[in-house]
Amino acid sequence: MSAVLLLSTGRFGTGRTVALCFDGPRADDNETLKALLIEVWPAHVAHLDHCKSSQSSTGKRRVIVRISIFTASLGLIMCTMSLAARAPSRPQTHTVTIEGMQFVPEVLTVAPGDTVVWVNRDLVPHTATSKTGNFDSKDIQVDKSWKYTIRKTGDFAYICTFHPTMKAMLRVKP
Ligand SMILES: [Cu+2]
Repeated sequence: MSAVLLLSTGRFGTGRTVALCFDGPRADDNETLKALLIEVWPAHVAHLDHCKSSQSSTGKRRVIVRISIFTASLGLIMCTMSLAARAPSRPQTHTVTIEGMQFVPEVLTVAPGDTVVWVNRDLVPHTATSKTGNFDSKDIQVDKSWKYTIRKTGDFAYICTFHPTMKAMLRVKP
């Protein structure tokens, strides 16, 4: 995940906005964000105080404080948007076609939680059977299919038990 914090520096009109990007582990998104805000907040408050004291009179002071608060709020909104945009993608479905005594594609890379559908477009029944016992379709008749949702990561070599020369690989990567 990546969080973006925006801090205003300098006075309104002459100031600039600094974007700080942080990377952290996915599970701790909210905790990381909270920690960052706590860390950054005193500096921001100090900055506001500085603005207040450096502006002697005029109504500008109030404007600056408002702008700063607005900028901080904007930063928070952007953090939230950034977190939402980086959310893990939804599970997908992939197809392996069995034809001409082959699995097509021979090597398929998927993510944990994705579903793989084996479709038998050949003239005889086949199976998709993991060599390490992780999955076994049993007979897939002509023009039938079998699907499996895989949650474990790793490389899973599989064959057709009727035709052991038919070899393929399912790669499951986060
Ligand atoms: Cu076969």
